[in-house]
Amino acid sequence: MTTAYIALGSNLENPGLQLQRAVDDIDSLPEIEVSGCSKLYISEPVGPEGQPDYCNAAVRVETTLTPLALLDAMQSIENDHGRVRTVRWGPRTLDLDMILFGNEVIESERLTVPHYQMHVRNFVLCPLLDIQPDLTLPSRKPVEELLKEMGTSGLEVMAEKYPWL
Ligand code: A4P
Ligand code: MG
Repeated sequence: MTTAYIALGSNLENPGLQLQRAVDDIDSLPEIEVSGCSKLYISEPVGPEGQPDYCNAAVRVETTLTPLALLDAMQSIENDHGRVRTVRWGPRTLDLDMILFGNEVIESERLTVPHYQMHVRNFVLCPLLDIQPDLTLPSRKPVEELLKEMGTSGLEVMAEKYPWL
């Protein structure tokens, strides 16, 4: 069993509800159990201008899957949510990013863990700390330090407790 962290984002078609359904979808898979869930945040978009604000959250999961099998499961949930891949960093109904997988460092064609942008995304760092305030990277750097370096601008709490809506 491995503990992993998944970040959730959506800025189309009722984003809060998309994320709530996604948490239920993740938890309903037999090999994955959701063991913690963050607050729900609203955040200013990073990437192309003119897209709606995002809803963001994170979950902690316990899983028997390998990292690539977990990625497959996450991508099939994204597809079930009508995700269409067009513009990089463009608007989306659901984005699931694997942030951490145990203490593993993975650099393969399909998967980079820890997620390569996590340290510059307060909408990822803040939700992680809701779940696990003493969380550290495989390098042992505390996630709390990353958030101090990055700050919380553009980020607001939308709901305190899952289920959010
Ligand atoms: N991939 C590699 N590593 C990972 C990982 N750790 N987790 C590969 C998930 N996928 C990983 O992803 C492209 C490929 O990345 C996958 O096929 C997988 O093999 P994608 O989701 O199809 O493409 P994308 O999401 O458009 O690109 P990218 O670079 O993953 O974008 P991000 O980083 O997901 O950014 N602003 C706010 N405020 N909130 C957001 O949530 N999200 C994005 C998307 C942009 N701006 C945002 C937000
Ligand atoms: Mg992504």
